[in-house]
Amino acid sequence: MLNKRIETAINEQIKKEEFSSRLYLSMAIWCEVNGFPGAATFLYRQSDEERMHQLKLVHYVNDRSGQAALMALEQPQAEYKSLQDVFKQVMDHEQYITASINELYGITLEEKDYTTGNFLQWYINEQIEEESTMSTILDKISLVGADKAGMFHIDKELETMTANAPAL
Ligand code: OFO
Repeated sequence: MLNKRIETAINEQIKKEEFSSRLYLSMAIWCEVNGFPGAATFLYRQSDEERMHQLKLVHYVNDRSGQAALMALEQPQAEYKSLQDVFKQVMDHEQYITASINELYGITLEEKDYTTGNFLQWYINEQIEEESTMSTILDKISLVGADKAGMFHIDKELETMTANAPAL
């Protein structure tokens, strides 16, 4: 049985994962209509992945005799300055999510809920991976700068990366 403090904290995280999914969907839409089909494919998948993160938490709360709760979400940003702007914001958002997962983990330690702490290890590892992927992409984008051919190449690479990614 989950204690109330943990249940509330996980429900907050459910909201953040759901928002992540919507944010990446919004970014995917922008990329698709602004000539970056590869980045769009990558971000559509990223959006699905966040939805999977959300569901995993929902099932965890319900399986531990709690009740997952959905909350109102803010509208995600729709317009971006450039592909670099998109990925800078992805990176900032992932860092924010990492901090949030760490905080949640800290609460499980305070409450001596080692089962939930153990469950959260998966998210801790996932954040390491996501931050590293996003920082690699961001480095490449920064490297090509305004070069159109370079940007085209990166977009193609994002398409290939997504095609080779494991099924969700
Ligand atoms: Fe849910 O991992 Fe990204 O945000």
